[in-house]
Amino acid sequence: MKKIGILGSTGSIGTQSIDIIKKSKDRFDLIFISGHKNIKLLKEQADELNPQFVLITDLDAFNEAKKMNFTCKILFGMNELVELINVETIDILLNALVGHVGLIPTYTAVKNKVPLALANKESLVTAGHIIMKEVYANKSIILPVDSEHSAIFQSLQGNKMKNVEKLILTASGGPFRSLSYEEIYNKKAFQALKHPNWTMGRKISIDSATLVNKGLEVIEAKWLFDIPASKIDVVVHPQSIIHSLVQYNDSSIIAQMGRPDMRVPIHYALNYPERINFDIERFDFMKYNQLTFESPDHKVFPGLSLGYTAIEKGNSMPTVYNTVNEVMVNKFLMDQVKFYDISDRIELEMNNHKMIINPSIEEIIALDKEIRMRLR
Ligand code: MN3
Repeated sequence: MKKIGILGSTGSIGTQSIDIIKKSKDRFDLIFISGHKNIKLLKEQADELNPQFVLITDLDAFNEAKKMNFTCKILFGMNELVELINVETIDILLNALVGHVGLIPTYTAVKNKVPLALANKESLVTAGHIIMKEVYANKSIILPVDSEHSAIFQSLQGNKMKNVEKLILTASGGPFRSLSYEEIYNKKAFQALKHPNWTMGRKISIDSATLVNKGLEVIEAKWLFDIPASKIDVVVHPQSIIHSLVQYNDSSIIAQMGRPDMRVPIHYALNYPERINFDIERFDFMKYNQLTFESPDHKVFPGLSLGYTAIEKGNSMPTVYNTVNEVMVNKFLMDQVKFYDISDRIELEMNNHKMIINPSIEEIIALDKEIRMRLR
């Protein structure tokens, strides 16, 4: 039995992971789950799967939960959460938190040598230089949950990094793929939330529409696979069947493919290095007799090139890219700003940023806070 902790169990990746845990109760011992505000769902998950701890990060929700007769212990806040991330308590941590808040749990896991199934790309985007240093120093392991990175990780099995010519990340192109700048200009959040292929959370759905998600993923791939961003290409593949590819120096390309279902990369990460039977629908070639590919349109979707610029500058620039995006996406979700205000503001803030060289975790957290206060 693998002892597992799930952070962000009420979110999109979290609920899909809970679904996997339910189907494999003989393989996983659920030690803890965490959520921010959705205590109703946390209670349901706790009643069904009997974890030892439920951790809540919102104070009002925590006080409310105390009245709800949970059968397990309920804990509050990041400090108590960090206490749970050690090899005595769990064998694997799934970090499915959304955004910058995932940084400290990721850092704690790699520092404490807890195998980490990572869905929180933002922690690598902002602090990849620190996190990977800990990974190499402690021989910790990060198993990517992001579908593209899982595909690359799988396509690298049995091969050597030194023989890799480039990584090719696929992008669905999002809900506005075939539209012009003018057509997208007045689009609202509810329209951006209709993703053609994937079931995803609200934040990542908007990131997918702006292509900032792909920019974040280029940075994530750079750190995970220790490869310069100049060797990472992005190709738009609207069907989302090929999840990403590795091109080797002999010209061979190895890809990983399947139906677009996040439970597959989650299942792979949680069971790695085994491949365990998974009872879900299989891919049918006849349903997809055309797989197509396009170049990303950098003029209509500036979010991707801004990501390349951020990682090229490195240091604190990816934090600016990420935090400004998080703040602007929230505003867009509340209909307070327009679609292109997201990338316009990222560009403006990146241009005005006075870079911090080789920032520490504390400096990254302070910068994130400063930007949030200012853009509020
Ligand atoms: Mn992805």
